[in-house]
Amino acid sequence: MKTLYSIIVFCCLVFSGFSQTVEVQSFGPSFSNPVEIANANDNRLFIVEKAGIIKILNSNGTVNPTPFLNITTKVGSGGERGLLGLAFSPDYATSGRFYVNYTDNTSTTEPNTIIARYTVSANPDIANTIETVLLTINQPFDNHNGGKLTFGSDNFLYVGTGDGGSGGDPGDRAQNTSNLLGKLLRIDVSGSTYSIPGTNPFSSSLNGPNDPRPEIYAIGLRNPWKFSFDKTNGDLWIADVGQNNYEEINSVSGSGTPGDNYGWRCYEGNNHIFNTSGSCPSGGFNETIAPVAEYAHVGSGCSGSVTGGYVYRGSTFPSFVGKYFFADYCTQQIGILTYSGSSWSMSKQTPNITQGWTSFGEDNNGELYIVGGSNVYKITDPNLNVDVNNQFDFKLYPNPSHNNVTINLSSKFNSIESISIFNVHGQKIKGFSNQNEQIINISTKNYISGIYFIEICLNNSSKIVKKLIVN
Ligand SMILES: [Ca+2]
Ligand SMILES: [Ca+2]
Repeated sequence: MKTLYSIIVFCCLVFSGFSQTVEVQSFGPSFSNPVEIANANDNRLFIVEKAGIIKILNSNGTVNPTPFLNITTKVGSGGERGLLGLAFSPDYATSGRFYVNYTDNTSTTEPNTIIARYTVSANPDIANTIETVLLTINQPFDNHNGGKLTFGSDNFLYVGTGDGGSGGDPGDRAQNTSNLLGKLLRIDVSGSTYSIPGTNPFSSSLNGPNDPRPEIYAIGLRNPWKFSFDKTNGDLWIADVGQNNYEEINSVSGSGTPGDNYGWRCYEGNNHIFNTSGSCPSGGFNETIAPVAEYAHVGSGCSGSVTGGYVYRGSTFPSFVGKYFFADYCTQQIGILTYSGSSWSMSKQTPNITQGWTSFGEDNNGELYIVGGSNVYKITDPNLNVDVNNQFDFKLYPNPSHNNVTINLSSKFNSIESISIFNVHGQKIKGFSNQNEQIINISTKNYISGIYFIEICLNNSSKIVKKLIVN
């Protein structure tokens, strides 16, 4: 059992009940139009450059001189076209398989989106160049190509497609179930090509020209840039770029219900009618997934374009845990959604460095990165700095716990101010103060199974946080 451990030097009061601030710190050298970050469940970050190159950014900030993959001869890049997505198979350690999403070079105005599989070579830092194309989707316009692909906790590959492009979804494609555009697709790639999961909404479709496409999982998306799964509970988060007035963020439990309709082009954001002249749900907006957050555009021109991120599940910044991070390409702000028990509240801020933010990324420890301009940045909490010179510890056992857990404090802990337990949403569920006992037993009998954080604050304004698993 890996015990997550951090020593943090700052007043304990920063942990809850405050407006979260973030700072970004440049990490590694510059890249050429980076648009995605992925990890292969090890400590490397894979940086996707739009022209068709994937580079390895090591945990010490160096970049391998030889790219992991170079498919610039296949990729058509420019504007919203390019190599846009990268996902490593859940069994990558044994299969060596990974997947890319790019627009090809057949046309600059009507390219194809290609979903393809590659494999790693005998050298773990270099991929084979043999490509297996799984899906080809014709694009009627150069923009709104989606691009994100990632695996869900069901081990199926999810692919976000844009509505095809132009503006206002002129072909009414996002609501058209015989078209793969404007959709979240879900395919099983465990075989040699791909197959349709039996629980896809149109899995039994004969797949004729007017039949629903069995690859479809959810409909009604405009340009999902981007989507992710919460690595703790598997919840699906989709940020969908708006047309005229609103940017929206959607969150559904698990991966939602097969056949979910996210509303576009009928609706933009939270029940703002955009165009209901085509095929729209008979029950109106109530039959669609309402976003958990929306925000209005500001000014004219590039006035809003959401870049979806992740729910933070790392351990370095306890106050981030359970919060969803997103950004905006136009306003250059970073946003946070915080769960309040029944809904998500939104805050946005202009960080210490501003860029047109194009992507977030997660490393294998759940720490978050953001990409803007030519750089990759770590997302950090400026209020919390790890002090490695001030080593102290407490024991927590059994961990995982069932009915109770013991906190065993060493003699160094004679200046304890408070002990608090937080759930994964960052909500404090138990607290003690003026603790004088060395050994403290806590009943966890009534705790829902899952991850908790034990925080011990010292009178000298230091604190320690450890992760507790309750089964
Ligand atoms: Ca397009
Ligand atoms: Ca929507």
